Amino acid sequence: MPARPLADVQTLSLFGPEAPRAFGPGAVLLRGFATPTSDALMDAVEAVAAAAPPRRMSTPGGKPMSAAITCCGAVGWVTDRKGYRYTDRDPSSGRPWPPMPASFADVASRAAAHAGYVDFTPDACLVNHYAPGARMTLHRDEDEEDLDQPIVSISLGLPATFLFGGPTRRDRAVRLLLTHGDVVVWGGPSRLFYHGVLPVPEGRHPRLGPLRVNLTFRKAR
Ligand code: MD6
Ligand code: FE
Repeated sequence: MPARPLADVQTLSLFGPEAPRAFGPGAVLLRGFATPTSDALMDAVEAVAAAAPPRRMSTPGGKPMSAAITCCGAVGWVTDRKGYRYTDRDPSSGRPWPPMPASFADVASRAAAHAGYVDFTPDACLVNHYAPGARMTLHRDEDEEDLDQPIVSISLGLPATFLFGGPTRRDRAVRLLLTHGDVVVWGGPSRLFYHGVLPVPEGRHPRLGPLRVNLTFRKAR
């Protein structure tokens, strides 16, 4: 019998879609929720990246982030020496950010509803590109105006360990191994909790190669 690639074993369930799993107050893991539409999502990632190439933005302190970021939607998130904020244009090109692909908005809204957050209509999507070794240090997502709205996060490509802590940086973090197609939704009591991503291990995804892509959807304005 031919060996089955490990990624399939992790996302294949004999019992149909996995039940949502809470890993914090208001924080829900939807294992494999985006797998059925991941080909369309990867097509759209490529189109967004062609229109607005991912770039390593500078933190306000002047250090380049290790992940390369681009955005789509009415507004996009940027960081530079002036700080963190949402803009309606890509500062690299001066053009509006690419529109949010319908495939993105659709799965994000369905995932939010599945996790208990109805009527989520994101206006921004960050598209983070992680080469092996890239990471995201502990941070809070606090630049959005409406903190009653959750965040939806979709992982594609290489697996990575996601850290989910608490209201202060020192709180103990749980670890989740996120693989291609996994979706995390959080809001409510944990909307401002610290979280991050450990350095992405070396590897090769059948379509994306040595890359992890994370989509995070927000209602920014
Ligand atoms: C990442 N994600 O998974 C980084 N933020 O690559 C985030 O920083 C994040 O996944 C808010 C909500 C979900 C996330
Ligand atoms: Fe975040």
